[in-house]
Amino acid sequence: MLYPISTMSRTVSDLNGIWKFMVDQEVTPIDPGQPLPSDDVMAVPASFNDQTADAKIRSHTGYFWYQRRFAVADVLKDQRLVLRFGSATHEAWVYLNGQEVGHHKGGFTPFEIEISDDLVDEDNLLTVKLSNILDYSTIPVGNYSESQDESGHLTRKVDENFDFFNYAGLNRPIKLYSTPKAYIEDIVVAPAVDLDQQRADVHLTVKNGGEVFDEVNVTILDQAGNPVATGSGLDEHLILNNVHLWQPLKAYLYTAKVTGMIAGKVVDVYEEPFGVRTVQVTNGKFLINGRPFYFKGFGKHEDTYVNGKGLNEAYNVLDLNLMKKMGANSFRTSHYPYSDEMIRLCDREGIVVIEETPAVGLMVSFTFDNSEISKPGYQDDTWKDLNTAAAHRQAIHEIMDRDKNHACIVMWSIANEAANYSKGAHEYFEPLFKLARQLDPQKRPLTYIDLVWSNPQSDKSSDLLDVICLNRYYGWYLDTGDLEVSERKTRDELKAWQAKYPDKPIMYTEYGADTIPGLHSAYDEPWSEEFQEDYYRMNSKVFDEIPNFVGEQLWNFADFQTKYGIQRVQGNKKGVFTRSREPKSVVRYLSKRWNSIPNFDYKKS
Ligand code: GCB
Repeated sequence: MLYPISTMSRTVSDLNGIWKFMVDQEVTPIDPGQPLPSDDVMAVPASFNDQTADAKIRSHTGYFWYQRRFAVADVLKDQRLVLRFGSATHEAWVYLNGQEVGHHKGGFTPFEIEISDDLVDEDNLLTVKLSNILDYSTIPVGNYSESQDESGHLTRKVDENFDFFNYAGLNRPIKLYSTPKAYIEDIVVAPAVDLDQQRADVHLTVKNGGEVFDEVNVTILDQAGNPVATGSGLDEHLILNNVHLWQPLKAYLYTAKVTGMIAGKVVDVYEEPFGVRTVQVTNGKFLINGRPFYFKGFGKHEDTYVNGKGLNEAYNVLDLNLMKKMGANSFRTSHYPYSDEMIRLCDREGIVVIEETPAVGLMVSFTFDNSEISKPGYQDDTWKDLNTAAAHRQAIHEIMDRDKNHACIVMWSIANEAANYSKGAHEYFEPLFKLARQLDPQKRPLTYIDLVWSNPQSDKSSDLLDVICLNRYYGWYLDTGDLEVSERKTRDELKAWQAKYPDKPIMYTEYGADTIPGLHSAYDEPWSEEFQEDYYRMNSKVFDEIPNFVGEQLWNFADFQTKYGIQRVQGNKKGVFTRSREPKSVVRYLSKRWNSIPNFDYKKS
């Protein structure tokens, strides 16, 4: 799916701004063709939850409505007009002038609706019904329940099976864009690079939608806008000599300019930026452009004050700047694909990204008693009770469709902390890995992220992974405060993984300790700033001893909002920055460490 841009043949209008808003009490039916019976408003893009002063609206679970009016300029009336939702969390029904024109389920990927034939001349009424319900058939996974009071009023509840607030609404931009009736529907860019010859064979595939072009021309422009290769046809190989590689923190972006022609006239033009780089996993190393790369960075969230999970581009820019200043080079889009805008920004800034599907919470019987788990044949209820496979497949299709061309994405994470230790995991994951491998035109490595109970003995499906990615909390959730025991356990486990899979690289995708900024302790107690630093120092020491250990992405970049819980103080406090991005004192230690670790060739052996 192409990102909406304006070119000489295309326009983009922004439908962001203030929309009418209403929670649906499910008492009287709502007519989507009429003005919503409500005086509430919400800003778009943003989650609705933290824009209200009403606690009931903030925690509303079920259905809610957004509405606005728009007009389309006469000059566009003969064009193909498409409504594009950057996301609608988690399920949306879209009505134009009272008619349902589209439906989409899955709150973290875009969808489009062609509306050319549904518009009226002057004043169009756009109404969107949304649901923030999550259950055992959705990703993320929610524990869903309903109850009724004496008057018959229905209350819906989602107990999140994951550790972030269920922010919902029109979280990402809504755009109306135009194309000609013969249009470029999609472009796939798959560069094959000969690093020795500094040469790339860029395989470009163009999909023509609507009326058929009789000629398609492709030009590759370098970063200064000069043409460096040209060709014609829907399936082309273009050669780049003296190729400029896209490198971590030194991005170089080419542009594929595609022109569709009919009878010698230019009809549609689209420009797709892309980077040229290689990614490969071999001999326990993660290679980018043929050299062993070391990941330094974070697990993150899309989470800011007021916007919730809504796009906040200023925070995106700030976050990347803070990362770079710390010497970090990467992050994971935990626990869902981030906005198009963030991924495009990472391409441009040279930030390396592990992109994750929204598959979080695929574990229905979590327990802190793990004595049974390592026994062969252990089975809990997860793979019997969950019905997420269809949503999971759809999510894989949609992330590949949206993000296949991005150089910044070097690996896909198929899930975060599923019950991989339970019988049935392999049967569940094998077809999903197969699907992802088939769909990715750049054949990036694949992983999922392992919970502590998924260890070298218990994990039923780690053979599917190209990189072993571990979330570990020794010293925090386990052996709280005891960094000596934790150091031993960290070392033992990493050694065991390395022994089991000598050819697979291993990295940490989470490790962290909740820390209250300004809380100090002469005894390095948990929750203090001193403990957070000691905890990271201990982990760093062990990481440096393990040859196949290729990266440290800590948890979390910044404090973030979660559901209520006795372990959460207005959210999760494992950030090394506060939610407003003030550094905790550990940032000094991490900056020193990361600025002294090179992006490449860190592990010599
Ligand atoms: C995890 C989860 C992450 C949580 C984190 C924590 O393992 O992947 O979503 O926020 O632990 O802080 O408990």
